[in-house]
Amino acid sequence: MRCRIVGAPVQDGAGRMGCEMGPSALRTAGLVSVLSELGHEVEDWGAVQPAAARAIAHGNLALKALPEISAWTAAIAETAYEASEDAMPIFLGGDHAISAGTVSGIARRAAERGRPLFVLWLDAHPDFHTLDTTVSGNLHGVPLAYASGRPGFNGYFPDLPVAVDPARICVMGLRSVDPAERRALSEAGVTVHDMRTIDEHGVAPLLRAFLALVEKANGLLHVSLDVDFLDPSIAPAVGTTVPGGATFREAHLVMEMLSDSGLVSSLDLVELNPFLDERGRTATLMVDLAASLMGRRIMDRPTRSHSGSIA
Ligand code: Z70
Ligand code: MN
Ligand code: MN
Ligand code: MN
Repeated sequence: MRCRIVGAPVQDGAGRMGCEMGPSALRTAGLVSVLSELGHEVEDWGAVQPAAARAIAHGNLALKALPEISAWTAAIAETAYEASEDAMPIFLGGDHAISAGTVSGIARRAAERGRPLFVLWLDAHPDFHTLDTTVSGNLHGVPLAYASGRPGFNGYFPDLPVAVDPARICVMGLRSVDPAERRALSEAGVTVHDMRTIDEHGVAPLLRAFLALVEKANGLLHVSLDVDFLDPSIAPAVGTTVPGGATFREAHLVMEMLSDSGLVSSLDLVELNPFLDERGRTATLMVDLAASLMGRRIMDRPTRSHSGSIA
């Protein structure tokens, strides 16, 4: 497969500095060589350049860096659209605000192809605030709401070419949800698998059911992996650590099942804050997870895992 690496060094969406160094840390951890060694053709497009930010006033005075994030979103959406023309883009964040741009650009591409776009959001948080409901004002808390066409972004964020149908969104790994988000997720009909659901059922049947939907609809699948999906004991390099996250094996199993499905057409690796890492271990884990998603296996497996057969 041809992979296209796109750096999106955004940090204004998070509450603290450091995510700007995310793309460098992922490259330093060997992302390009790991993917090449798996047999992929890897192109590195370097970093997206944001347009100049223009002043934007909004009634929610808590909002931080709205002009900057709006400008980043426009630039990232355009690059995501271009990068998905004839390759699988892998976007290196940057905080999760980058996904306002990556998902909208990919949604435009999918619509042009006549393919329904599905989104798998792997995160401790749903990032489902609007500009009006966010309390922290950190715009990494809004990208999924924006990409799914929730109201209130018009005139502040770039016009959304195509919204992702909430019925095609699955959020996994939740354990920190604000009240406004909880209401909005149920109203919109997003599929939500919080940590309690994962504890009860295990990740495999939950993911298998979602992948079956994607396959049945002949859909494209965008995966957005926030570092804080993982438990902070294995992934400390994130500004918003929440205890009780996915284990090493749960995370790899998700990636391995995604790989087997053959359905993933784009990927975000976000929220890595290298300033908070311990000797690169989180960056290395994120690269290893990308490797599992792109075909690395412990042993060869002859059958597809979501077909239901025991191989
Ligand atoms: C909280 C807020 C958030 C990511 C933290 C947290 C949002 N709901 N998103 N980390 N990726 O501030 O709105
Ligand atoms: Mn997030
Ligand atoms: Mn998060
Ligand atoms: Mn976070």
